[in-house]
Amino acid sequence: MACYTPIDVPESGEKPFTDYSRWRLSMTEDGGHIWHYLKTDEECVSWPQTNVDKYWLGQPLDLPTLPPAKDALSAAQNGFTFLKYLQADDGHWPGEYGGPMFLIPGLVIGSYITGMPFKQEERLEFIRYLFNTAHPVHGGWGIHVEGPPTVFGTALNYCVLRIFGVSPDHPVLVKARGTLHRLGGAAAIPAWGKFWLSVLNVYDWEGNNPVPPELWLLPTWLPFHPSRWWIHCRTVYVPMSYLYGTRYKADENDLILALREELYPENFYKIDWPAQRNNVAEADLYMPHTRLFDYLNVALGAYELCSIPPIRKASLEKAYQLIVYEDENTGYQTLGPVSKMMNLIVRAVVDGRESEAYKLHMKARDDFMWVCAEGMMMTGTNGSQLWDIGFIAQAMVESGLAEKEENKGSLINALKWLDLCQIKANPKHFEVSHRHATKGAWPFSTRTQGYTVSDCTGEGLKAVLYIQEHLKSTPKLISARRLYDSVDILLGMQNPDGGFASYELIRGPGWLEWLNPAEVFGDIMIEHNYPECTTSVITALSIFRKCYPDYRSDEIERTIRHAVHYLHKAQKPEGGWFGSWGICFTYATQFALESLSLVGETYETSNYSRKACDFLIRHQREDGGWGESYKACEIIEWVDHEETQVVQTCWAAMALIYARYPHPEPIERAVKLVMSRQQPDGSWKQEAIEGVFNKNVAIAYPNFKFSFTIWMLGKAHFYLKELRGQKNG
Ligand code: LAN
Repeated sequence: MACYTPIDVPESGEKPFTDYSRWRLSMTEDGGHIWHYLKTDEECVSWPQTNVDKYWLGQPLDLPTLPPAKDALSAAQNGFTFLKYLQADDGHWPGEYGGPMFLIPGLVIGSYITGMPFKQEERLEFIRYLFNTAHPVHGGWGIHVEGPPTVFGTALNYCVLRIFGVSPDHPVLVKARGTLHRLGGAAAIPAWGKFWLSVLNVYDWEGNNPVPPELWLLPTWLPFHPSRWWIHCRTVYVPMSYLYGTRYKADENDLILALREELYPENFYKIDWPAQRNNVAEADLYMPHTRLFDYLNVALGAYELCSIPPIRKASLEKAYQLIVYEDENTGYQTLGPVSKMMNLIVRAVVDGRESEAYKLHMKARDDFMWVCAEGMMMTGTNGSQLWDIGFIAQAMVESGLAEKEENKGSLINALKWLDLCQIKANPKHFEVSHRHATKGAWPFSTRTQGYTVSDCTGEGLKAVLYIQEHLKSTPKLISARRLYDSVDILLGMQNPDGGFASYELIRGPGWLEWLNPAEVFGDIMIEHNYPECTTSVITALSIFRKCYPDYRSDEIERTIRHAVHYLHKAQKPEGGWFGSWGICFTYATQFALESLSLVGETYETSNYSRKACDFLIRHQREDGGWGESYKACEIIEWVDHEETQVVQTCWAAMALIYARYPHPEPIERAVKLVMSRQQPDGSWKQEAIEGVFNKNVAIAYPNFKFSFTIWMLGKAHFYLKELRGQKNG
């Protein structure tokens, strides 16, 4: 174990625990993000801090004040003048990707028990980040940065601070412990927390519902076979079932003994563990178990008592094999941060700490560690590179700013990065690891992570078409053949009802959601159709067919029609669409109206579009903007945010523009609000968190405050001009 000596840290994390002038961000060859701490002054001189470094570290940039914007378009240009400072040399826009508060624990517990060290500066800034994200009133941590404290967030992050050597008497820990005990203590932690604490040996495996690896041995045609689950669920389930199946736990030591005292209000050694399996604190519970799931657990519990050793052995071997495939398919990034650390533990246990696999895991771990103004965090994926560049590129082209001489170089660099990021082949271990095809797709982050995502492929394709085909004098870096490959992927991802899901086709029946074990996440068992994903695909196909009218044109036409049919059906009775990946109705409604506009459905011509516009107008605020809380995603109903949000105002205004809303005033007021919040250097300040996943976890997309502002202002400029022209004419 990588044991840390006790550490003396200030009471609050307000001021950095390290010298922030020494941090530098470097890019790997595929656009991965690695933060370094320079030890010597000489190093600092030869590798000066860039604006990119400074911005993300929250340091002042000292940029010139720009001439005040006289209209929406010049505000958009000022925005881009600023954004250019944040573009990396390789062409993409790096960005922070924090929010979930259950990722650092996996990183730190996983590293601790596999003996993978952190540098002293990383350790200090992780501690500081947790100090800064503790709940300001109650202490403790929620499931995401903006949420109220939960047992899940508090117990796990408490362990992190203790592993890093913070004293249990430190005020942050004293307060967190009080909150933890008040919420029910660690015994009431949700399933994934029970797992991490069991691996750390501060919870008993008997307190976990069974996670049998045997399911992998069943025939794949069974409707509940794990290969049919949503990819995030099954990729986490593989190493989880391995570690459960072997009841792996860290060796006892003083820290573990102490944690057993600190995490529980009751005596750890007297806890009735089997009785804890379904014990989940009220503050945590988002998705209660169904009765069916509870019965299933009783049956699986009985199986555990008499599991047949050769079968268990074979299933563990199968799980291990899948872990190796996943590691090798993704350059040891794995699909996401949770599986990343679980896979590492299995590889450390089976392959050993001297193995190549362990070393490669250690190298890839850096891609998930990001320093921000508040300290160091673990990111939700190894970045959101493709997602950000896709929107920025489209914003630039649709606003007309891309044609300006001063912006061209930036767009060409962006195209170079998009070229680099497209996945050129199918996974190394393809069908054997139950993967969807990847040749031609764009991923969410980097090509090494390498997972097809429907909407990332759509947005990537759109961005390339915009830069290559719509702009004069840009090089055609991506051949027609490679564009066809991405279209092939997209056409293969439509579900029978016309919608598009996230990573794959929907493979399992809807009732599998009744077996959701996680308690804190909604809709994780299978893929679902999403209006956002559906839109990205069909808008990409529409733009593609204008450039390449002969390629699979009938299928494209049929796919688009069918998808629009799905979108009609997905509209909520109030008029909006529910957002699964951004907060919330403003996000998805913007996407949906973009799609409808491409098939000629607008406010004047379509009831769907009209109803959606009326819905948005009903929620416009007095100051001209919109503001929705992440709570809307939890309860699937509009919930106002206390403050108007620039990003959501842009989504709503763009939605109206897509729908060709005939009255200029609401759009004008939105433009005014967004312009009024622009800073003298052209930037916008960070406001509330923008994204969400699995209904209950908010996640940050800080680059949205640049991409969508520039995009909306540019579009609004021309649209309002057109409307005014019509009026005058
Ligand atoms: C993401 C991030 C991007 C997001 C969009 C592209 C925006 C979306 O339209 C499709 C789904 C996708 C790719 C997505 C899925 C779930 C992710 C990977 C995340 C929200 C980032 C983090 C999250 C992942 C599940 C976090 C780990 C937690 C688990 C429950 C496994």
